[in-house]
Amino acid sequence: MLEQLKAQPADKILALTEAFRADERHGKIDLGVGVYRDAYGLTPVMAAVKEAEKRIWDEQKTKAYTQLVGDAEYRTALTDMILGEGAVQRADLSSSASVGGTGAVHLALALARAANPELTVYYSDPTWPNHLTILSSMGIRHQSYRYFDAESGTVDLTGMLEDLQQAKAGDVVLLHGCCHNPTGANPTLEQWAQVAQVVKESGATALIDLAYQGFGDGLEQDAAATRLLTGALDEVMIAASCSKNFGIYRERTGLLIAKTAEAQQGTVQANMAAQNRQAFSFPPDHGARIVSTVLTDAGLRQSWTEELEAVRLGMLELRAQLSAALREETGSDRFDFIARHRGMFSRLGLTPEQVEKLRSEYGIYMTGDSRINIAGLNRETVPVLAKAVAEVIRR
Ligand code: PLP
Ligand code: TYF
Repeated sequence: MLEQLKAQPADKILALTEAFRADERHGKIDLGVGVYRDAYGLTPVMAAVKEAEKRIWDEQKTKAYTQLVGDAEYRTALTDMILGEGAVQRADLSSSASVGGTGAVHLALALARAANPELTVYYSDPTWPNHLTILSSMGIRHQSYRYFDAESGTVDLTGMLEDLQQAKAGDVVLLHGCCHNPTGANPTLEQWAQVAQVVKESGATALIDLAYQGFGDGLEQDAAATRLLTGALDEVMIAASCSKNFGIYRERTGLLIAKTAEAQQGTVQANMAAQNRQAFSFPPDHGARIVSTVLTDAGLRQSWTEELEAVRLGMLELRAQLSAALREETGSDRFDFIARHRGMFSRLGLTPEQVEKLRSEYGIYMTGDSRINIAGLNRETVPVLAKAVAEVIRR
């Protein structure tokens, strides 16, 4: 029977990692998959995470099931981190732990589809390719909205607002809460207020993908758009990931939060539990417990916040260095936007042919859309990349 299965396309981002590994050239540079790397190219376990794991090992007395929607302490602590202290006492919030941020996006869309099988999901052009994979596999109609002005490297707000006006009640507008993947371009808070206004008038539900809180302008600042939208709209879902900001990628730790009318909260919460039950029963707990242990202990939280801040500032420094190096190598301000972008990624605006040349001739790997992982760089490789980019665009 299984011979009936069809071949599946590889994930292009993950395939790039394989190609990089197989490349035997010395001095090759991997700017592909969005995993943080330090100046030595390592993805270390954060100190607070290590310590939390030790404590869990020492103190955990049982590994019996938690709840169908995951551990309450985890959901409380992370909801407070995202929506602000005391948020969790609100009676209009439901939440579920999830299998990473991906699982939270999937759960949000499963709830939306169950509520309205006819929905259309509006997504940014471009967006994280997995959004489209998930939407297609779930058979959900989806349509892009304009987002990125490649010429200036900024958000095309006019196009975005215009396209979002097509959404209507029962539809979902998928937004990146901060650190847009793949472009690195984000609306200002004033622009977010305009987005909120248009979504509110449309009656659609916002689904905010928050995968990089703490990687852009800071933990609080990166939650500002999410808080603004949650305050302005009657119905919002937030799909959060702890993969990047806690560096616990493989533990698969995420959270879905829904804000609805208070009268709906119980039903929404029960639907989250029901969705989990029919898919896998209980969400994973180990990563969630690491997160709640860190967030509820003042010392660990302080250590984690400081380490995350160092990661963020390191990426900002690389942005400044790269944009300066490109200015020097190209003699133009074409790449100045890199310093203004936030998060792990920027899209350089190169053609697929130029991206291919960088790979084949220089051993520099980035996704076909010319997205680079800023954290894949270091002080030594910034000038190498700048020189190579200048050379391929000059030809
Ligand atoms: N959403 C976006 C935009 C992402 O870039 C990622 C990246 O990894 C995720 C969601 C989900 O991450 P994970 O499932 O690893 O927590
Ligand atoms: O965009 C990225 O590189 C990260 C990591 O199927 C990732 O979000 C990439 C592909 C994928 C899952 C995660």
